[in-house]
Amino acid sequence: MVREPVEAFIGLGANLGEPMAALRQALARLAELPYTELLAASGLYGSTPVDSSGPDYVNAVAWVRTRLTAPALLEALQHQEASAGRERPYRNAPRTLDLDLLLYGSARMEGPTLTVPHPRMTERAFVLLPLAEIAPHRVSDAELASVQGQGIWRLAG
Ligand code: PH2
Ligand code: MG
Ligand code: MG
Repeated sequence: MVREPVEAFIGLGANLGEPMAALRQALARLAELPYTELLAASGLYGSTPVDSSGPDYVNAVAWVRTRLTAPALLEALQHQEASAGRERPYRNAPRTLDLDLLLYGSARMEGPTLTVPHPRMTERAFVLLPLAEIAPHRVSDAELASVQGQGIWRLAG
């Protein structure tokens, strides 16, 4: 389904397989989504697992302009996760690719499969730092200060 264009932000994460390659490929595939333009992508960040386990994560954030509805965009992201071999044995399990819809314009929605803004995004340095890199107007100094001390480091542009 399509509608007028909306700017959306997508959080990318992985800590199994080859996370850096998975995130780079995921960004390339986001750029190929129908009715969607990739406006910017942050660099790649390493981060320690938060409420999760396994190896360190690689995280990034992408900024898109899309005419897909939020549910259609979510479905496309889930399809992309599945084709990257994502398994869901339990909540917050280590994964080969996680694509989270963080923000969809100024929309606020809450449902069984989709809540935007992402309910935990402001608690997580691995979301806020890459988001602030590409869209500093979407992150406040207070939010950044509140995640200081979480393990995150810049890996690559
Ligand atoms: N994703 C989670 C839970 N914990 N920790 C890090 N460092 N990076 C993530 O992407 C991440 C996490 C749930 O999706
Ligand atoms: Mg997630
Ligand atoms: Mg997810």
